[in-house]
Amino acid sequence: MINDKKLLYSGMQATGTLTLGNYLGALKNWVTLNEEYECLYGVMDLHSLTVRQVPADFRKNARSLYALYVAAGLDPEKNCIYYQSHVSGHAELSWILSCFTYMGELNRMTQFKDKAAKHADNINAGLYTYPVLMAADILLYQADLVPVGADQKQHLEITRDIAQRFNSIYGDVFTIPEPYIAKAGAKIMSLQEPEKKMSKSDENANATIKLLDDRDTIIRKFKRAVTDSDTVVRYAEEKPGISNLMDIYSCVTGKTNEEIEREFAGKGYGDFKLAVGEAVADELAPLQARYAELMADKSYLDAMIKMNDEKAQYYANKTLRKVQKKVGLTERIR
Ligand code: ATP
Ligand code: LTN
Repeated sequence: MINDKKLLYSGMQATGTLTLGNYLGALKNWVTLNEEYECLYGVMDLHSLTVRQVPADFRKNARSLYALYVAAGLDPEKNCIYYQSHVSGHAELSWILSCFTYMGELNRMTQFKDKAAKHADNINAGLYTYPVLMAADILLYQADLVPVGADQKQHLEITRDIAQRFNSIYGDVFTIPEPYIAKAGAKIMSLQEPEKKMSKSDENANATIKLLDDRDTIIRKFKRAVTDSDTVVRYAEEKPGISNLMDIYSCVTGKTNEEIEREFAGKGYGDFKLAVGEAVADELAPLQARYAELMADKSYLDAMIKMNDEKAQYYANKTLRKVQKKVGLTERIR
């Protein structure tokens, strides 16, 4: 609790430009929940190091991610938007928690298995202990709610298990966080292979809509989206491409599947794809305009980053000192 409000915590890795999946699965929900909670959002740059980064691009991506959070509607004067690597408590708590996490638990993580298969030449220890750092992010701020896409569910479960294990030994140190996974948009699929999740690291540019794609590109990518040989706009398991487009259209227009099926009854896939493309482009236009303004105003973003880094450090230190004391580390002499 901060200022009598429950605490919401979330973040994204600073790798590449965000996709429509990141937006509909996470960022848009952050904005919806924003007023109700005291909110902290991290630019998760330490997590990004689990995959090799080009330093100059990485720095740009991190700043761009910060600006996208703000452009999407999160006010940095009301929300603590900060860089994970600027608060040393994340790494410090992560070490302590790693001593309360079993290898058997980490061995079950599906994201680790997927990423290890994808980066077979660089299966590093950071990739393996990634969920422990994520648990540290969340527990450091005593978060009540963590809004994420469906792919992060398992990481929230291990966070809860670690927190409960720690609390059962040392008393009520950590708040046990609840995941928030919205029904709509929790798993947006690739436009080219609708059985696979839309991922910002996909090499096929046509598979993902990037939040900074221009209107023509967005419409063109939707036109090329893989569907099926049927012609009816209908939500069904055997029609993953159309169902995914319906999910997207529903998220941005607020229409139900029945309403969408009615709207496109008797029309072809071409009309439907164009409507989805236009609706997405309309939704993203104000975000893109605000993003351009923010990226041009260096001193404003710098001031926000500095102020929020300090705020985050303050909250983080409170938990960290408590944990250090509980496990019996010797207090500093002041
Ligand atoms: P990468 O491809 O590099 O693994 P990613 O696109 O999965 O990245 P993350 O930084 O891992 O992005 O995720 C940021 C947030 O977006 C998380 O809350 C995640 O659950 C959500 N998210 C990612 N992809 C999707 C998707 N296709 N549909 C819905 N939510 C998603
Ligand atoms: N693993 C998350 C990013 C992330 C995160 C967090 C999300 C790192 N730490 C803490 C919520 C809370 C992902 O989206 N891939």
